[in-house]
Amino acid sequence: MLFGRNRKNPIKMVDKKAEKWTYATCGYCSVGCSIEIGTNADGKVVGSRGVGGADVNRGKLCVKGIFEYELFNSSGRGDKPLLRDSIVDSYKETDWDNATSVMANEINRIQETYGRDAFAVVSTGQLLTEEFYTLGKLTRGVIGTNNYDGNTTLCMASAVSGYKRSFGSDGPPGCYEDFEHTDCLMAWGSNLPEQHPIIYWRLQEAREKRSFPLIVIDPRVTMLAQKADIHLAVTPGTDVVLQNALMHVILNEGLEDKAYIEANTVGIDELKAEVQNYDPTTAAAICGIDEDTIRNVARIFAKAKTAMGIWTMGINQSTHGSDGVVGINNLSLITGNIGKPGGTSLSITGQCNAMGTREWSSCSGLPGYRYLENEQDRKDIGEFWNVDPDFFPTKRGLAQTDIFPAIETGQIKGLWLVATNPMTSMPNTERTRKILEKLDFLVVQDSYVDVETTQYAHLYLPAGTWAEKEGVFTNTERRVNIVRKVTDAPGDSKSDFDIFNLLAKQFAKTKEMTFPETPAGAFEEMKALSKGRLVDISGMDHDLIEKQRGIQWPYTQEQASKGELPPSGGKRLYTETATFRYADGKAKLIALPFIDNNERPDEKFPFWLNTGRLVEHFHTRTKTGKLGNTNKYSPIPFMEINPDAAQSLGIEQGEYVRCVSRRGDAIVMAMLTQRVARNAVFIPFHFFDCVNRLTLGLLDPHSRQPAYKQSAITIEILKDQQAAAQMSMEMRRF
Ligand SMILES: Nc1nc2c(c(=O)[nH]1)N[C@H]1C(S)=C(S)[C@@H](COP(=O)(O)OP(=O)(O)OC[C@H]3O[C@@H](n4cnc5c(=O)[nH]c(N)nc54)[C@H](O)[C@@H]3O)O[C@H]1N2
Ligand SMILES: Nc1nc2c(c(=O)[nH]1)N[C@H]1C(S)=C(S)[C@@H](COP(=O)(O)OP(=O)(O)OC[C@H]3O[C@@H](n4cnc5c(=O)[nH]c(N)nc54)[C@H](O)[C@@H]3O)O[C@H]1N2
Ligand code: SF4
Ligand SMILES: [Mo]
Repeated sequence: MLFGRNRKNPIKMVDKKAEKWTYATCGYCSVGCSIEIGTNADGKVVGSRGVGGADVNRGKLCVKGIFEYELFNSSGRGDKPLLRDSIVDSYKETDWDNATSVMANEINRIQETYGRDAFAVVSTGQLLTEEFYTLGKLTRGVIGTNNYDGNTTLCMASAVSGYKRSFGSDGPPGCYEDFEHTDCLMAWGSNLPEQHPIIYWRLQEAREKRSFPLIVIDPRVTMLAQKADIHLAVTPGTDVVLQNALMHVILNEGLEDKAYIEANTVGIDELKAEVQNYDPTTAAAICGIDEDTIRNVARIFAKAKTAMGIWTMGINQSTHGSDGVVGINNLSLITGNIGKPGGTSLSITGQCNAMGTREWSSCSGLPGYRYLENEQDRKDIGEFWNVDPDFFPTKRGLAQTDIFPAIETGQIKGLWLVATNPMTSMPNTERTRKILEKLDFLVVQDSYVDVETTQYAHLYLPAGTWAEKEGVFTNTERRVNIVRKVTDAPGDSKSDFDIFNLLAKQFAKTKEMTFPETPAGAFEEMKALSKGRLVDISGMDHDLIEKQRGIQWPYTQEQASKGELPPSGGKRLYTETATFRYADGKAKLIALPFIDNNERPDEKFPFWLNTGRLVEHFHTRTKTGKLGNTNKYSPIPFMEINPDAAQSLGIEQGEYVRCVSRRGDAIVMAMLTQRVARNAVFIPFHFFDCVNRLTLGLLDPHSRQPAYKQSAITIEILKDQQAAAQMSMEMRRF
């Protein structure tokens, strides 16, 4: 029977006649898969494939990588700079000379009238590192505004802040290979099979070779939770309470690694005192995990020979985001699980180059993890760039989530958005819309002209994307990997690198400085600035990176000149005793009192609103929404709702409903599933004018990252399903 069916519909692999394969690194998520893009004899891009010899993905790609080549022919690309006087006028095409000269004049005008910081720059985690470095040089060294940040505040800010508080520096200390060595893995608010499919595959392969417990902490029964040995469906926003309770058990039962704590940390007494407030019985009532399970999990984690913690947005996007990261670090430190194979605290990053921006963009400081607050760092960079160190501010300016309110209050008058789409990605869309409308001058630099923000812009700059450009990305495990140029950007659009260089030429101040003309030239500057730093890349160059299919930092010039080849680069950080980045070399154990400050469900808004991602879509769908092979799996906005809750509200599978919060409303299709609790719903954030119309986005006090995952809503039935379907279609944008 089966044989017969197979004969009737055999799977045919179409020969796309690729003649040349060009090496790149995937441009979606932070896993950093090595990918090759095929072009045919006419130079047309026809396919992508995984690279077998690459340590990260070993030939595999997820659905996004497999169809990534289709991007080069996607609709809605910008091909000409567009300009208009006011946002009620129509755009007119212009040339690059005029576009960049108008832009420089507007920046000068705003800064002269309202002060240097009245012009703000918000970038991304999706440019190439050489582009980040160049944008940083231009913004810090020439434009001189301190209100310069990236969408990484929506994403990795809590991880950065938590690493800095615990270890004295940013920089994830582990790597994917740790899965091969660990005896216990705790995954906090991270759904690897959908968001980091190839990391998940590496984890699964390690578990198949050598079984070890996987403990998943997530309010929702995610795909990863379904694969876990223990799933802790924590009450939203209370991870810190659970962490304190786990530490309570570990410290009270004497399961900690006393020798490691003594040699490597400070603060154990204060931590011990604080966790006494979180005995498992008290904690269970807050975090929703029963006390015996808390004890059981604490013992499994502490008694494992090596144990690791990983986390993603379920932790970072919270009013306790930075504390949640510190809590995971605390758990690793008290059990002696940092810097050893299988023992680590590893932030799974988000965007393809979330790490590159942290290292080199100067967003929250100066290049190479240097601080504005540090006089020597300001002096070093001042000398290298030929900029007076006094020109640099002495402390970090506003984060993205504070830049937007500062526009609202009139403090900031001009904004340059580079590769980010806040109309869909920021919390509280209505507020974001009013903020963008208030600007005197908005520049949007994006690969797509049909992106929401162009409706509010005065100037639109069309940029190349991904493998239309050349340069490097850094992935979750500090691996620097290269993207080679496959094809030209469409029409008159230019690489972001060239756009920054063109703009730089418009400022008089740039005459005393040099801006390398090629990404490889910028990479040489970064190498020089990295020597002797934590993020030492001085042994690398573009060709060696491609040859090795990515190199983890640190990889020094000394290693390179001795002929020592990566991966003896840097698999792990803090492998030696007391080598943390505080002056005394010790990591800090930090007590974490918990204050419940989320918007919570109540009588009027009885559901927790949880938001996140789907495997087939990337962010605001400017790319994956255009590709049939990714869009087809979820072309319209929907909501996961528990069947019991749906029944009590009279909602049927596939019906459209209206979700309402204190901020606004959104229409979504109801999908009934036991993945979510009876008092909770989950809505992906990929759709325009949808879930972020509802979110509150309270900010973490340390990182300023928004709590996207905890808001309260109510659900209304819609009588006119046809009208609702129409409205839902409109939210699709394309
Ligand atoms: N397919 C795909 N992959 C992506 C992306 C994409 O858009 N699409 N984006 C990339 C980027 S930039 C990022 S940042 C990552 C994000 O990767 P993830 O963080 O894995 O993805 P999310 O779905 O945002 O959130 C993860 C989980 O957090 C859980 N969560 C919600 N509230 C809580 C809580 O209070 N506590 C805990 N412990 N968990 C909670 C949610 O239920 C959800 O399952 O993915 C990257 N990879
Ligand atoms: N409710 C809710 N909201 C969220 C989240 C959530 O979990 N829930 N997650 C948050 C997180 S973690 C993140 S990272 C953000 C992401 O939020 P955004 O950064 O706003 O989302 P993207 O769609 O990735 O936007 C990138 C933009 O850059 C453009 N682009 C792509 N490549 C290039 C390039 O090479 N050059 C230029 N110039 N442009 C390019 C794209 O077309 C797109 O418009 O969303 C955040 N918002
Ligand atoms: S796992 Fe991430 S890096 Fe790898 S192919 Fe998929 S989207 Fe690209
Ligand atoms: Mo992100």
